[in-house]
Amino acid sequence: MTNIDSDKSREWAAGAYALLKKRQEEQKQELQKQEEQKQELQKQDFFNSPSKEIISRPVDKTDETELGEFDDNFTWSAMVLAAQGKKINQISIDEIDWLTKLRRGLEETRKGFVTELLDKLGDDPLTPESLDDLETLLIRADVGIDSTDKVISSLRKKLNEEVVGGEAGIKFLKKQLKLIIDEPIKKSGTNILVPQKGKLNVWLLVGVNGVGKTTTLGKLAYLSARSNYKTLIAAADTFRAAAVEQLKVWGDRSNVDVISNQSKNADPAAVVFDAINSAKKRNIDLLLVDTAGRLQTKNNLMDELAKIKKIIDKKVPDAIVESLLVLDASQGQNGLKQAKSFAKSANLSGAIITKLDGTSRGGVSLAVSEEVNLPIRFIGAGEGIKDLRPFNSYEFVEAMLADQ
Ligand SMILES: Nc1nc2c(ncn2[C@@H]2O[C@H](COP(=O)(O)OP(=O)(O)OP(=O)(O)O)[C@@H](O)[C@H]2O)c(=O)[nH]1
Ligand SMILES: [Mg+2]
Repeated sequence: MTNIDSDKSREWAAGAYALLKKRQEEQKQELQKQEEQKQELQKQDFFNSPSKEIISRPVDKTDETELGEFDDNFTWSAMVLAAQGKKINQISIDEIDWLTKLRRGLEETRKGFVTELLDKLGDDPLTPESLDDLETLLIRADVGIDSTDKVISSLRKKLNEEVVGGEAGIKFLKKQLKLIIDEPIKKSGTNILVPQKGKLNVWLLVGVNGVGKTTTLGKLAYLSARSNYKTLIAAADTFRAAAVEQLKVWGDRSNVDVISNQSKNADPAAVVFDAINSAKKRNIDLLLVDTAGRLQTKNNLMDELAKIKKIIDKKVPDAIVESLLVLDASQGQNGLKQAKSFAKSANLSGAIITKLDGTSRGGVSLAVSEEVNLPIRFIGAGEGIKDLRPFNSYEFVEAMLADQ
């Protein structure tokens, strides 16, 4: 049914679905009850003081994800969670929703890859010829030459030692891809990037124009605020006039304030300076800094970033600073070139891959890990506020190589 290595069955997924459905119904009833109580109170209030206006705000339901159908997407997502040790009652609708998006997003990457690979392999054991095919497919999915070489040579070695069936071949391939992605993550000593409590964490989002920095920052602000971190945004892209407005819309959606300087040609480092002052005063856990993808021609992007960093180091030497390179997956190998030039001069600590939805170049994530040596921290697969999650190499590889 799926090529996920889980001993849980479709019945297990059906059980998880029933449980989530029941939970959703209960929540809906609870919300309705609360709403009725609120309206009752307002009515009473109205009769007691007739001059008052009834303020009836609709219950904010934007936060809740609806449970979809019990279909292949659900089953696959539940299996992926089960294979990671999740119990039936630990599965959430949000997780299922995200995995469904991820799997759908990587569909294009998969189409020219796994489907063909499975067709070619069939149930027969791997041969040196099928490895040549695999090599071509990996390169076509933008996995990059270095990662492809690594994977193919380990498969070749395995083939020399034993007969490898089609299914075992896919399993081995997944393991090799995961190893490549996990290496920089392991090296960093941090599995999942979260703000450290009790300190000011400053995350700078950097990258060339249009890759999705501002959108990603908006999604991060939401994730952070929702996880109860005191969050603040610094609008340090002073190049684009509309950048501040764009950020304020995101800030409003997650109730996070935006520090900005509306004057023309404001200094980005000065905005960061103000934001740090404000962050200290308010005891902020996470300050998210949006930066420009390009500048007035006379300035240099890297110099500007260096200046921002200097201000942070000087004002809050004990802050935990992350410089996260935002990369647009749909740019494939081109994006990788940008990443390499940024990595050389901008002292990066991680990468965020965006626009994984609808691209056939999702394999570029492997090239980022292997060739730029950056731990991937988050991935984005859509323009919505919930379309960003912490990176999980297991889920990514499963979605990239899902057989349906
Ligand atoms: N499909 C899709 N679109 C995305 C994603 N992330 C961002 N975008 C879109 O990409 C476009 C550019 O996003 P921005 O966030 O403005 O990019 P930016 O890097 O801040 O751009 P500059 O500020 O001009 O450098 C927008 O239309 C976003 O909606 C994603 O994960 N999926
Ligand atoms: Mg922007």
